[in-house]
Amino acid sequence: MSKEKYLEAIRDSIVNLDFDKSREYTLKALEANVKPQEIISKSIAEGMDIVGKKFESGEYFLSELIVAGEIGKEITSILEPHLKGSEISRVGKVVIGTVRGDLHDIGKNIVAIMLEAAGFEVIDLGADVPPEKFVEAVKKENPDIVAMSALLTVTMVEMKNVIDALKEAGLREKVKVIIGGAPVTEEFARSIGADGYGADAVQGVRICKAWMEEKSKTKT
Ligand code: B12
Repeated sequence: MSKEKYLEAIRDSIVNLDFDKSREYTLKALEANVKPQEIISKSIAEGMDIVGKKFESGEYFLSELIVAGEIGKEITSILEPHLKGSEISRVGKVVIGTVRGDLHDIGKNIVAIMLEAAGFEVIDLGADVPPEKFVEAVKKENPDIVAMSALLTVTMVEMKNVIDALKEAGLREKVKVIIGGAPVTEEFARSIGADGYGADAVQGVRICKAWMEEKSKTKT
């Protein structure tokens, strides 16, 4: 099989939600010396993009998105040891977490995987993350972007608390802040002073990529 055929086969097995085939083709592609970076940027990114579009158009439902997320996670974990030490140039760094009091992490995990697939280094703080932990991570990791998820109306306010804590620590200007989750809206994002809002992972990744392109332009 040619390199292109492997990349297509992995992409299609993601789109068809075939966990076993996606694993099998990923392992075979690595054996055939296909670069893991290409599997990320072509197969996973394109596959997830197609799955995202199918979800947006109503062809796929939540359950399909979750399976695609699991497949993405599995392929990423197979590729991870092959990526370490290679001259992979990350497009940017994101600290992500579900806010305090909120245990919903499926959407956040999908966003994290899609960001990784798009070439970002992702520091995942998990769920139920208090503002102090976000601040600590920004100090330690010096990310470009802070991404927050909330699925409960009662925990949305925690997103503002994180932004306030970043301001208090003098870190707000160092990072872009993007938020998302089912109850979150563009208007809410604006009202708490976030820089962006993604209705889904596909939109979120698009925004983060645009920010990094902007940043690289101002640098040069
Ligand atoms: C699964 C689920 C659970 C699971 C969570 C398991 C887990 N590990 O995540 C469990 C069983 C633990 C749970 C618990 C509860 N849940 Co619940 N849960 C759900 C359910 C059915 C699905 C959520 C989900 O995973 N969706 C799938 C993912 C893929 O979608 P998503 O999270 O929205 O993420 C997408 C986008 O929003 C976006 N996104 C998400 N985060 C981010 C972040 C960024 C930066 C960006 C750009 C985008 C982005 O991208 C994602 C992918 O495209 C929803 C119903 C629903 N329709 O949402 C209720 C729901 C969220 N739960 C609800 C409730 C009430 C609860 C409980 C309070 C129930 C209870 N009485 O105990 C507890 C609260 C526990 C807690 N403290 O968090 C309510 C919330 C109501 C509200 N408005 O506040 C909902 C809406 C159900 C309902 N209709 O009543 N829940």
